[in-house]
Amino acid sequence: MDAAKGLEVPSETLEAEVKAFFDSAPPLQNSDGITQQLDQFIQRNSSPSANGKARRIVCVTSGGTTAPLEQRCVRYVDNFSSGHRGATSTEYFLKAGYAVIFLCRKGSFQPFCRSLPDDPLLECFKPIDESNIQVCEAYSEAVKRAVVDHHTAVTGGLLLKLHFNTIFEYLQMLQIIAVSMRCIGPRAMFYLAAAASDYYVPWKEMVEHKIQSGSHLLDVKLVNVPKMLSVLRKDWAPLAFCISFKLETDANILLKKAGAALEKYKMDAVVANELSSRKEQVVVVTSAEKVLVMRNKSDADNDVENPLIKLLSDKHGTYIEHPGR
Ligand code: PAZ
Repeated sequence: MDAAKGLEVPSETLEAEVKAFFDSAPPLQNSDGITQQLDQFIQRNSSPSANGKARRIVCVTSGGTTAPLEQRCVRYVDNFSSGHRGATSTEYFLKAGYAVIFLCRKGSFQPFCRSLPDDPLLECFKPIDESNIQVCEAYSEAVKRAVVDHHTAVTGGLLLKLHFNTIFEYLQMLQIIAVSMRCIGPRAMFYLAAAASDYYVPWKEMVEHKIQSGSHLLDVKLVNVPKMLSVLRKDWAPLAFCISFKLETDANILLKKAGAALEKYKMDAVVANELSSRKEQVVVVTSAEKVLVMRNKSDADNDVENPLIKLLSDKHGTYIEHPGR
């Protein structure tokens, strides 16, 4: 179903659109290196742990993708996403015992940095003489926690961070990750919090050089990005537990759109959020229920991602026990 027009897109058309997207995309740099990193990470997290079960692995996507307007890109279409949802969720997934593949936009929010100021390097440290710097007293606890927790997760082989900028890089990397995770079946979860571009300029139709100003009209043809959620569910990761997100600014249409996405893309759950209240509450929509999840306001350090990840991790546990849909 085309969400905007209410029209069904035949599967051959989608297949052709997906093929055209990947065929025309600029080749991903270091794709062999990324596959190797993924294989090692998945293997490392696939031997049974103390409870006799192998660890669950979640791919968290985070931040907004760009859609370039020129091949030697000076200008691009972007979106608002800060990456806060993905970064914060990653911390709670790690706490819940998951290994996390964190696929994030370069420069977006990172896990373990929530308690640090906007410019941590320049604001948390001060020079004490010509050759030494020191952590400022006010931030010493926060810096220590962030550095220790991040280091523990990465060196312990529980957190793998991969970065994208463009919609081309994002979808190519998502495909590599999904195909690499296929071998772990229902133990895999996809938590797709990234705000992926809906429109892009196909690479072959894009001008090479910077578009010259001077005309009153910027004449660029943007086309729909093929609906990759269908492909993820059907071809790349058929057994994985898949969570997508639905963002709207009009609360009146949010739940209807989330329900439609659940059905159309055969997701296990869709997290519905409204732009201005997204850090306070979300609704988890499944085929059986709609659950309102709220931040605990009595605790300033608490985030809506805390109860959200608990709920999704429980649902994933049930799915692992009974993987049929
Ligand atoms: O990245 P952020 O914390 O600023 O915002 C999170 C979000 C709103 C991008 C995410 O919760 C979400 O809804 N992602 C999917 C957006 C979409 O409908 O494409």
